[in-house]
Amino acid sequence: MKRQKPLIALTTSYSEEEKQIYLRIYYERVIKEAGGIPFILPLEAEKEDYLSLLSLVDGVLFTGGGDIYPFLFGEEGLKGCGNVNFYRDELEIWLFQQCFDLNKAVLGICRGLQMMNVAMGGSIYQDISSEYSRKIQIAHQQPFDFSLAVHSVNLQKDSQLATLLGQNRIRVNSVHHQGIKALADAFYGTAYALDGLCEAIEAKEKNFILGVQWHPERMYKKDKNSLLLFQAFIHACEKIK
Ligand SMILES: [Mn+2]
Repeated sequence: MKRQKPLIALTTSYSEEEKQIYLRIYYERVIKEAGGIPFILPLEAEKEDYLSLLSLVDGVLFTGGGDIYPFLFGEEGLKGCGNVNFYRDELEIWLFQQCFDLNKAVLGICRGLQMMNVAMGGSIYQDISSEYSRKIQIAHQQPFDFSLAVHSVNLQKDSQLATLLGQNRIRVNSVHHQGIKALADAFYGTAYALDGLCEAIEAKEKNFILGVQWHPERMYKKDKNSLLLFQAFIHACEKIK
């Protein structure tokens, strides 16, 4: 039987205490809503089997989660760094590099965007509040419902994001304490918060490899920009496969 909808791989988090893989349900719901089939990737499989899985799926969504192990971007662990999962970090960095080489459609969300930047040689703030201080103090960890926006981002003219949304400034939610420090050469920075923090990236000369620092999967029911982003991702997966 011919598959009609794009198959979208989702990466998972892991709890060492619980010995459980987990994924917030919003990722599945929004992929389904946007016209794709959500498909949860295993956390432990052979590398060659991941390559088989990559050849089966039409796109990969790198989901949110914990902090990134500091030595992976050449830094000492600093005060303010949170818990990490080294295995997941290494796996996702490798997986993203495969996607990049294959020019696979990719969407990175929150930690996903940070990991993509690290995978391509960039670095991140381990803790924005202690390492990044600006005159305007934006609430990057919002104190209210994640379905509501908390700060604005300015979109770079002619970026894929600005083009697909047809806007130059949008409002987003914010649930992150890490953020992009040195942007890897492979990417353009395409959205910036009013304190200057980079909140979206796009790979240069690729079809659709895009990351956002916010969580559109928590906003899509009320916010049409969020749904448009996922629909554009699914559309790119359809076109590229
Ligand atoms: Mn933010």
